[in-house]
Amino acid sequence: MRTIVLDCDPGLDDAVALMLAAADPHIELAAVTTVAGNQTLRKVTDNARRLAGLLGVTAPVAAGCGRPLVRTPAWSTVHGDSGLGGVTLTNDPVGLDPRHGVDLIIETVLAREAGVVTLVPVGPLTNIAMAVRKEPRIVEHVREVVLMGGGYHAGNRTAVAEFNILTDPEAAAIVFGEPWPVTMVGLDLTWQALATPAVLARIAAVGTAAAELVVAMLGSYGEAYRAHRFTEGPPVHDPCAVAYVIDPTLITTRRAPITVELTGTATLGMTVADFRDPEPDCSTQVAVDLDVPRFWDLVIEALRRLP
Ligand code: PIR
Ligand code: CA
Repeated sequence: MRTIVLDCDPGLDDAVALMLAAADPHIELAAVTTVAGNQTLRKVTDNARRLAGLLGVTAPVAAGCGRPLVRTPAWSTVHGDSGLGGVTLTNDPVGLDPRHGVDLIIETVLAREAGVVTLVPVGPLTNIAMAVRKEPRIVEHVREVVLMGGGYHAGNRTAVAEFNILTDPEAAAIVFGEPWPVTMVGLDLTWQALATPAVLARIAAVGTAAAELVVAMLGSYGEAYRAHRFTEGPPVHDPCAVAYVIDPTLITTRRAPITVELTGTATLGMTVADFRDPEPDCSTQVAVDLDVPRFWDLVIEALRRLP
């Protein structure tokens, strides 16, 4: 059993990550925190609370940071006005935890034995950076950080920068700069997790409310993507990070130090992975290859278990 804090900005693929975390029997979801990213903090927090209501999530949900440390935010267009593509949730939200998201992260980590809690950030890294600055003891205390963001050969916001990292590059530099184990599940990996028509048909056949929601969300998102380069179907990024925590054999990784570019003009927000001779004590690694069939089996199994 793995205990996680999911730090997210739902976000339609964030919603799928939350479903996987809520339903997989290997995961204890200890807390959900939100961060401005795909949409405003108000919208992504509202989405997280309604998703938690729909999925029967009992973990506390708290709102974190409403803007990046330094930069001006720009919301993601593919997630639409609501943040969930064409979908607007109208079910009852769970209550909002009164703590700030950064405090909920710190308290959840320190409430458990050292080496128990894994942080799974799938949005901009603002909350994690703030938590580490406010309470540096969490670095020693967490088991590991498994994040969705970046890429070693790929960008989506620019030629070389990924959305979550580019939204708050200074926060990312803080997170990659600490000596805790970090696995970067970046675009090189998540562009293998495509919601093809065959995958969507399998999800539609599940029949639960959660599965119906996934089909509705990915439908609108897929159209936006097909117009560009993903003709087979849109990539579903965030559940890949949760899947790695559940079953690390789904993803092969490569050890490399990672530096976040903070001063480049054409390369701001690039995650530069240095594959030359990593030191044996290198604490960072990048995700390389996904076992695609087993990944979708895992997601679909989770959708079956949900309401
Ligand atoms: C996905 C995202 C942002 C922009 C696009 N075009 C697609 C969000 C996802 O929620 C994921 O966490 C990450 N940012 C992928 O870049
Ligand atoms: Ca996200």
